[in-house]
Amino acid sequence: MSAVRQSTSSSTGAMKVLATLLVVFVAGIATAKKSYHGHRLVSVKAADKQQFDVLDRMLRTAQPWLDFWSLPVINKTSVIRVPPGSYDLFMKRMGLANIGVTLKENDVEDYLQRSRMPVNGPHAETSPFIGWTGGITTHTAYKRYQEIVNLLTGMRNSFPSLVKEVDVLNTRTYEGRSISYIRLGTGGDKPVIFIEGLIHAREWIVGGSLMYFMDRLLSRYGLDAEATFLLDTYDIYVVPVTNPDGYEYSHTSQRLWRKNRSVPRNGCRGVDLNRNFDAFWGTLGVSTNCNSDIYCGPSVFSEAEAQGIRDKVSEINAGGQRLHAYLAVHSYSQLVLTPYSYDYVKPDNFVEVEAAAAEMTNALRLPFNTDYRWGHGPTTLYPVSGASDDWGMLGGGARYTFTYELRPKEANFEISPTNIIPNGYEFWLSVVALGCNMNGISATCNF
Ligand code: 0X9
Ligand code: ZN
Repeated sequence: MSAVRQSTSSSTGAMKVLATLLVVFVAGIATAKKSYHGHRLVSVKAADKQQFDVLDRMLRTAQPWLDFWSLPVINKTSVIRVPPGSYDLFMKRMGLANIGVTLKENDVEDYLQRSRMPVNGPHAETSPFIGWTGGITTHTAYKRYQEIVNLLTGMRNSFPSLVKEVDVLNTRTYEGRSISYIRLGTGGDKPVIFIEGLIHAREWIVGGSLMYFMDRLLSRYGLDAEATFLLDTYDIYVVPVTNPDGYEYSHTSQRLWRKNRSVPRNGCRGVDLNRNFDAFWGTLGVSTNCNSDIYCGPSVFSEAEAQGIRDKVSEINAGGQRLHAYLAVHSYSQLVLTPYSYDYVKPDNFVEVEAAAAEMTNALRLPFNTDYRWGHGPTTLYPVSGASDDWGMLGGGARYTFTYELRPKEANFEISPTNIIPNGYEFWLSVVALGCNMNGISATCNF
């Protein structure tokens, strides 16, 4: 009896060890960071509608077998990451469709690592043009979500008279996070500039540039004419990380993750939040396949993050007059995109909006001669329905709306953090230019 009991308990013990090992192993798999060794980066160009359709069909169904870094457009190059297991089939399909493939990088992991290296020269943080070294934090590394949230609180503590609110949107992400925002201004309800960042997880330079922007705005108020003008004239709302689940996942697990982390259906993960807004939702430039990186979600505003932005913007603009500008900040390509994007159409006030975009682009180019362009969204990039910038105007009531694509120019989401300060400075100058060039603002800019 006792022998039996003993053997039972020892086999239970063995099972426990096995179970523990299994848990450790599975947890190891779940937390291991994905490597992109052996993945290739290629560029392709569709010469006509037929070739475009081949690429477009792949885009709509392909994730995680193909990762489009830039979407297909007739006669423009599109950059695609091709994992090793998909390469032969991909090449065969391209061959059948007669689409030429240029190999850009043999090993995406190496490419990402190289791209993280510090850059020197006129674009680097030591540039004399920037003229400001103070601030409540450093801007030399990409910060995690919690650090960013803590810094918003730090800003309120350091500048209580300039930070009106640090709070969270009225929502919770799939993984249970709250989405923090900050309201900067000198008091009273002024015209609003609303800035949404990092709706796409992998575009890390956006968070860095927005932190620099906020730090500069607060630290230089009363010292520089630009900061003083902006805070005296506007209420500036910033949501630096609109997609915290995706952003954290891009740090811990998959550097190149784009969407949020919700589970719209069994077996697939994530909705493209920049396709989930109520702006002709589910029409052009989206996929209804939830494996796709441009999946628009099961229904309009299905996602907590998009709902949170919608509700805050609607609350701000309840009287219909306060929201002057809605800025959606992305990377890469070095562009300022004007509305609308859901189709090849423009808003009634496009003349003013385009004049402001031209001024913003001049400002972005000014300090380092960085090659920024501006243009109408659908023709400059591609048509996109359900994007937040269009909703900002159509639903949110903004008079001006823009999508920024920050640095770099060439296909990459990984750029050295030495770009944060110069790119942040470019962004800063462009918001000053926007602030000085919107109709209905009486202040004049003498700087
Ligand atoms: O496709 C997107 O959502 C944006 N590009 S990104 O490479 N950052 O993903 C562009 C959106 C452009 N559309 C609008 N102007 N709405
Ligand atoms: Zn983006």
